[in-house]
Amino acid sequence: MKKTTGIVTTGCAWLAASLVSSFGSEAQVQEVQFAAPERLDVPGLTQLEGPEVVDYDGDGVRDLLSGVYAGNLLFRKNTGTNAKPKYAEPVKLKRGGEDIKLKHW
Ligand SMILES: [Ca+2]
Repeated sequence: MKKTTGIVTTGCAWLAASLVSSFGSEAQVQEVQFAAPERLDVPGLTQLEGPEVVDYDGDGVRDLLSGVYAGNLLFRKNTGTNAKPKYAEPVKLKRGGEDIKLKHW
């Protein structure tokens, strides 16, 4: 599978907007500072995926789980560490031997 480069950020503007929305006014929200975004090498990542960082297999290291536009769920195991992730090629998650397919909204 072709390797592409994607970006995963540790924070974003919508989070700050959400904090303002949740707490009522900007005056009640203290300044939030995020670490600089890091560019990660994620095999096969496309613009049609919604990745989520989660420890899917329960080994204590956060992996990538992505919903893709076609409806599949992709799992990329993190073979590195939480501080220096290294993601394996994506694997389609299955249920009952069949690819999981999610319906679109
Ligand atoms: Ca894991």
